[in-house]
Amino acid sequence: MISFESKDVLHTNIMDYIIPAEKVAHVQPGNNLEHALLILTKSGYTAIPVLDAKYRLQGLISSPMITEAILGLERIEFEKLEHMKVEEVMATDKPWLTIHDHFRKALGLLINHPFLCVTDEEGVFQGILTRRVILKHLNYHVDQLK
Ligand code: 2BA
Repeated sequence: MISFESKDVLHTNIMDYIIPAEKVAHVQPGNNLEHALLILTKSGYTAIPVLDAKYRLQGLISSPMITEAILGLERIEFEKLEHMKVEEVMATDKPWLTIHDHFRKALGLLINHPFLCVTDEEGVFQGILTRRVILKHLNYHVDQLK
């Protein structure tokens, strides 16, 4: 049976694992959907954070959210891309982490979310924690059990 000899891993602060803000693609609430789609397409990611001008976390936007927003009854209304804003479409109900959270909390949340945004106490964006990074570290520690 697998057991963690040390619980230290689960209590590690998440800041050891985050992708820092400057490396994360993002858009602003006032950007139009055309710009958001461009950033999503060029970055290759399906979902990215939405940050205001002061780098405070406002929500997340994804390609499916944009497609859904411009879907008409009989066709995709591409002309809407230019006029609709990110803030009209973004999701604001996703969980996020703060800089004091630990690996254990992140692990549970990453079951249902491919990444989590991390903010400081004032809501200023610090980076993201991805499922890939957490699985990589978990895999390393499982290997140590052998
Ligand atoms: P997705 O875009 O759906 O990507 C799912 C997985 O596909 C990623 O898992 C990664 O392993 C791979 N992948 C996708 N696009 C990639 C790219 N341009 N370069 C390298 N690998 C790529 P994770 O790395 O665990 O990321 C989970 C989610 O976190 C991504 O979901 C994306 O929504 C977000 N994400 C990751 N890095 C980001 C960044 N630098 N900027 C913005 N969002 C990021």
